[in-house]
Amino acid sequence: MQRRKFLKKSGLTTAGLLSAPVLASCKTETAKAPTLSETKAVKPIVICTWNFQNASAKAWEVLSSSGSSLDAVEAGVMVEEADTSNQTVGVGGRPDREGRVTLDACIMDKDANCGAVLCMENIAHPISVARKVMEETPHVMLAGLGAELFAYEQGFEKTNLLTEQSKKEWEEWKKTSKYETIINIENHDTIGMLAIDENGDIAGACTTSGMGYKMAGRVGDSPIIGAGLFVDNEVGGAAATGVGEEVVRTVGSFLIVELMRQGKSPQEACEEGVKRIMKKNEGRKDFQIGFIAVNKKGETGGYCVHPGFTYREYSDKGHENKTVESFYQG
Ligand code: SD4
Repeated sequence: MQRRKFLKKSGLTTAGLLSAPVLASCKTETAKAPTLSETKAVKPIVICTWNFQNASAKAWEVLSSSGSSLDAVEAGVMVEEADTSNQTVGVGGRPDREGRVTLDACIMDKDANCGAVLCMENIAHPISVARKVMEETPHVMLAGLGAELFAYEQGFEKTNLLTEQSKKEWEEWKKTSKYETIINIENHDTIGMLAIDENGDIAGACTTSGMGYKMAGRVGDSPIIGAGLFVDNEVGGAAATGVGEEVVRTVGSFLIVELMRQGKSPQEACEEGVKRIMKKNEGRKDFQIGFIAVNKKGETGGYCVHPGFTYREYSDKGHENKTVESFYQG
């Protein structure tokens, strides 16, 4: 089947690409502002939500051997999907209230091609199924049993996703069946990853088992293009973690990319994204959201609702776990 081709997004003006410090450095009115091609972009580079060292190292391995950003983000997040100690992604993820582990993932490439799987059971690597949806079908999203059957058709194996640990915790949870989010600890290890390869092309991936003990059939922001993840190769990319319902309501990642298109730095755009959410939730303190973003120049940023969110960055300058500022201070 033919890969979908999407309409190219509108062009980015030169002014829109310049960050405030660059503009401020123009000493006289007649000074020629540097264009993107004159400022050295940081590439390749990869960032991901939280301190996922192994996942970002894997993505860096792909990027530093001239791999594409798409291959890098897929390989990177697969590390977390396979890690049973991460109870919010892939195998070992916390189940829904009925004890079923259902996974959500999406992927987006430099040409705005994208693919997603929603609420899919029994498959260890939803990100790779999402990529197959993108590359092998005329669709963007497949959900539930349809996604799972498609995965088998594509050669994926049936895998039990519920580990003994997650099962034990779920059985304990059932005694009270209290559904609440615990900031930064529980329910928040979703991996969203953004990469720029040596050609300067951007891709992103996002994968999760969603909120632990969610209602059966619940889908959050992570597999929704524009909410949990968005990439525009002319501008940059953004990804989210946290309570997906709030991210969906503001189409958070798309918003952040659009703010960067208008000239905001990744940091400023992430801050504005969180502030939009908080404006609709005045006084609420019971949820966490963290955004990360990268622009075409390889500048990065992150912001969150509560302290504690970090993102990992990997480039030829080294790697670092970056603590981000938050809307609330403590
Ligand atoms: C969701 N955003 O399903 C995801 C949850 C998450 O770390 O980020 N967990 O709403």
